[in-house]
Amino acid sequence: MSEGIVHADVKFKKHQKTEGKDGATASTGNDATYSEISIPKAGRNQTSTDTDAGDPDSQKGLKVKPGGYDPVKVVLVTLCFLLMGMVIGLRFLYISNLPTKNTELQILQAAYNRNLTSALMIKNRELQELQVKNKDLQEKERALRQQNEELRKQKTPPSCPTNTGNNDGPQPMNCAEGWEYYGGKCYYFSPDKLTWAQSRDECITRGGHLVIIESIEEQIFLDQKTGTKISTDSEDKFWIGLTDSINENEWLWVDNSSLSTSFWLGDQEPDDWKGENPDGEDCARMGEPNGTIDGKSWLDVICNTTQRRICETKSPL
Ligand SMILES: [Ca+2]
Ligand SMILES: [Ca+2]
Ligand SMILES: [Ca+2]
Repeated sequence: MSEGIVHADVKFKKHQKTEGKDGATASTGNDATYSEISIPKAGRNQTSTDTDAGDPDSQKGLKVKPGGYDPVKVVLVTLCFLLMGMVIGLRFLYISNLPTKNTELQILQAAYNRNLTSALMIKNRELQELQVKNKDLQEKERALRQQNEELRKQKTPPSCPTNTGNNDGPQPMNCAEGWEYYGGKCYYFSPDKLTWAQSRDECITRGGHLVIIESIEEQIFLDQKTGTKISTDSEDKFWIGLTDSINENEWLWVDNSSLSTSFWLGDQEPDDWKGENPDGEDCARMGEPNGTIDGKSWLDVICNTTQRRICETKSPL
């Protein structure tokens, strides 16, 4: 067979069975025609079967003309080109905007650095100002302390000894009126009565302090003096500047110095007696009629009782 289109017609006869009276069957039929088109080709083997040679629309749109373009491929290639174009365009935009963004970033960084530097400079300046103020305050405090110390040294007790008119200068016994001299000190024996704390404060107001007894000589002087001033009332005595109100049995003078030499009366004192007050007795008083033989005349009593007091201050030598 030569190359070209082969067209063959095949006819099939449709049979129809009929049954006769004797049970025999017979068949009749109509003819049907089918066609096959075979296109031998160079590089292209395709066989198309036309099941209805009378339908011209069948197989339409699926066939590709020999030597033509596949529209699906054309669309895909076009889309690929468009996509590549978009990618290239976006990259170009990104690259073209990159220097601008870098410049903006550098500007922002520079502005931030300037602001930060400015803030640091302001804080440093404020710190320096505070340091200067602090230094000034420290100098003022030091000056005030020095001034206060000088005033304290120059302070003259209002009721303390003054020059009584001796043209040769102040004498050791020149105590103020109402004060009595002994051993370079002046002593005030009050006629009125106060609690121990009130007596401590009142002596300070007078320019002295509640008496601090530092030697047996001073104790004997005070023992004899109080012995001449008290009445027959056994409670008529004088406060001295000694207390154990902070820690029991730890006796301290009003200048917070510890007790070194004591002159307690008898063998029982101090007894911190709690018969009248559960807090006991934490303040010291002294005074026995006409004084004692050995000078031991101290007793501890309740601090809130009222007693006369002995104030002490230096004599203005
Ligand atoms: Ca003294
Ligand atoms: Ca006590
Ligand atoms: Ca006592």
